[in-house]
Amino acid sequence: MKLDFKNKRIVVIGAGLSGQALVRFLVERGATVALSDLRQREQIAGFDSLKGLPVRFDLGGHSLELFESADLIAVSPGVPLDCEPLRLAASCGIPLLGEIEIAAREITVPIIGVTGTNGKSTTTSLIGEIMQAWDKNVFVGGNLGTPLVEACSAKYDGVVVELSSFQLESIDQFHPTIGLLLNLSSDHLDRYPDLQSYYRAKMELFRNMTAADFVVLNADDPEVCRLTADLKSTKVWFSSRGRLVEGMTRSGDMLVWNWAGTDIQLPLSQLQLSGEHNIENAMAAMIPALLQGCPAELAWKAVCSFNGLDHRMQLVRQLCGVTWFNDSKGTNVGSVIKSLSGLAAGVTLIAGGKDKGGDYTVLRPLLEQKVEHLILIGEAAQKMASELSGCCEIRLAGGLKSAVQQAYEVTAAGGTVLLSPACSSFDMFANYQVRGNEFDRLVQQLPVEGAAS
Ligand code: UMA
Ligand code: ADP
Repeated sequence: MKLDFKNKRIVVIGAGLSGQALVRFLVERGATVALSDLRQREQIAGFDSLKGLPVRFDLGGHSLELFESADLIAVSPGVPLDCEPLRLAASCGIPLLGEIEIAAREITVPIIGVTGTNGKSTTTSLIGEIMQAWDKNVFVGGNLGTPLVEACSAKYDGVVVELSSFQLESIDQFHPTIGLLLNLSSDHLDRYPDLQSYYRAKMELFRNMTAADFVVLNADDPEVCRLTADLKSTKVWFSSRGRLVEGMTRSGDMLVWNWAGTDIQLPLSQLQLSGEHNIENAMAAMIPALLQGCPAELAWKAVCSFNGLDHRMQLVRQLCGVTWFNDSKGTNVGSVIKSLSGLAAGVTLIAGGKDKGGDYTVLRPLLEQKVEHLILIGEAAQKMASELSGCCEIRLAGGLKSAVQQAYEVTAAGGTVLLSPACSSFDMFANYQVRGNEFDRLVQQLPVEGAAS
């Protein structure tokens, strides 16, 4: 049901991308808006874009009295729901909605929602590429980068939205007609007390989905199978291990789509994206379009034309026989495993950053197999060094610049340097893009003379 914001006193908490978009959205709808953030104005990127709007700014900390007297709290995904101002508002009975919920109340076109621990951005983008190739005017955003409320300011045929667990925590009536759960593994244990709480937040995707809807699920992921057993929506499975009679399955060099009497084969040799995980992403991304009647050849052509997002196993440079990859978006252990798996032995891995409370020891077997030098940065460096000790040569670097320099000195021709941190970037950088861009810049500056040989 559409919400009426006119003359309502609304406190937006968090002044990042979501908070700024929420402010614009709510002001346009006649709300009396306050924007509250722990940070000061100068520390907030894009703050100037709010200039001239009738907004009360509450910066450098959250004023509790604002939260006690509001009609509604609008929450940004990065703000934990158990922080003091939100606990206080809850105790006063003040309703709270997340950015996704607020946006979804105004979206009348079908929504495709994508979640999972890894591969969300790639899959969301692939679905967007397919829909555009099929001449559909779709909004593509969410956790990917453009807040969903932005979808309310134009007319679209459909919406494709990447959803993080943070965003799903604060939904109420949000209802995708196709929901994708790509995989589940450990992440964000700095926000959740345990893994099951994180998984529960992910499962919120399905909260309002009905028997008339479709859920797209990874048949190779035991946690996905376990947690979706009771869902009422029609399940469409994908498997890269070729174990399905119905759904999307890999069979040797082909993808096979068997659904409602159709039997379509798609050659994997045409895919530009590399790595097993991207085959999974491609499979998952094809399904929504195929269910909606998109011609398979057209959809597959769009998937095969896509050569990946920045900061995901992105080739930066070949220098003196050493290949440098930027995988700054490798922000948890599961994604580092996928990225390393696709590489030959002789890797120098640069990892570390803000610890998310996960278990790094699961990296041990792959490090022993593939990694010669591990260079650690950031707050997590000591913890990682002790959990990974003995797997390979380990060095601590003061920062990314020194890590790149050390990698340059120790990696012999034929080897690979991979930045895949297994951690978020927020201890040293504004976000993973800034970290990745800085890595690219440092690598581009390395001289040809002086490399290890
Ligand atoms: N803040 C407070 N009080 C708090 C905590 C935070 O005021 O108690 C403030 C911070 O000081 C900061 C602001 O909140 O100024 C940041 O809000 P935010 O973290 O929600 O960030 P946004 O810029 O709104 O970006 C968010 C997503 N960020 C997070 O979930 C951390 C972006 O995902 C997303 O692209 C964007 O909304 C648009 O939808 C990024 C991300 O890192 C890529 N996501 C995580 C991930 O992918 O692992 C979940
Ligand atoms: P997300 O948006 O979920 O963080 P991305 O598509 O941005 O996912 O990919 C981030 C990193 O996660 C990639 O660099 C890769 O290492 C890893 N990854 C991508 N797809 C998958 C997948 N399907 N399964 C596991 N890991 C993946």
